[in-house]
Amino acid sequence: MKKALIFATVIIAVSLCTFAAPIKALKVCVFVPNVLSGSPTYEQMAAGAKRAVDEIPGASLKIVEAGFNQAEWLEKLSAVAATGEFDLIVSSNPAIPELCAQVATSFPEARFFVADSWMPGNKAVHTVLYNQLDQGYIVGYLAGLASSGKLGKTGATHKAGLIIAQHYPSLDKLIEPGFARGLKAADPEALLETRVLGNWYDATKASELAKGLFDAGAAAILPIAGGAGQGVVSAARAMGRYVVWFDDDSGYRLAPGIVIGCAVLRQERLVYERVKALLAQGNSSALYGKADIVGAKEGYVDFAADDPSYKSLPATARAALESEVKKLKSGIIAFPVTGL
Ligand code: RBF
Repeated sequence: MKKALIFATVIIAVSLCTFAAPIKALKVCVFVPNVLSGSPTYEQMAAGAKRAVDEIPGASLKIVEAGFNQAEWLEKLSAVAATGEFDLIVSSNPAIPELCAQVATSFPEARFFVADSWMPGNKAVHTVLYNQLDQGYIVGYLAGLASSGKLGKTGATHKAGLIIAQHYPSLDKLIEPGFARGLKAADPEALLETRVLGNWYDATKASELAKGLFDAGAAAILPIAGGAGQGVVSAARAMGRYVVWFDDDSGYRLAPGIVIGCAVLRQERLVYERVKALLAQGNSSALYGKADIVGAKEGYVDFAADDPSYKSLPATARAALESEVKKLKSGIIAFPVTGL
């Protein structure tokens, strides 16, 4: 009897050790291509991923800043995947999915979610692209109100500027054409001039480029330049001109009365939702391989109207802009995007 009891205990103990899978705490890595500070899309990505991870008992988050040297990103992403530690690697920008695809050939277990990008058909990678024709149109329209003289300060210059860190597909195919379309919708005579900075950090050079554009008559400038965008703001402040802002509403706090409008992405919410779903569904989630596109109609592109810098603009101009935003959100006007 005693022997049978010992035998049974041993069998139970052995089978517990063999079959009971240890409960592994989930780990997420946020891979920042450049640095977090000064780049709203990256700050929002980290905040969204943190909110998702905080809701899962035992789960943890690591943030890796890959720095400004883009030539090092592949190696750094590969090193993250090589640890085998992470259930999910989260990143953001249109250049990243290609790197994920390369890394996944060496580390097939690795899984990636990349916001602000588009790559269908890779079973290791889920992407979501924003409709930045919508986003560009909104601030383009506001720049057109400025260049046509409807905001007062600058008079009718019929010019607006775009200062970009570099060319890349979503900039060339969505942001710039969307901005130009909005500009022309509000000021049919307006011309758009674009200048290229060459990096995402040099605020001094951005300020010089902005000064040149303002000297040439630009009423407002949109910077797509990460932390360097602050240089555009300081030039506008010095010259009494306007800046329109992208991605979040932090522009309003940078320069009240100078940054007059922010076309925002709901990237914090998007990253939160997708990270939560991917962690719940695991490695074989049907989202991997899928490339979604979301815009104003879906609620992920919007205009931040709740700030004194915007609210102090003439009421008729605000009403015109808000009518355009409403039309985009309801689908009355639509700029379809099917990929990059
Ligand atoms: N946007 C930023 O705000 N900061 C950055 O450091 C930054 N780096 C980028 C690097 C590459 C290679 C690419 C393609 C885009 C980068 N972006 C960056 C732009 C970002 O993805 C997005 O297009 C803009 O923020 C406008 O929504």
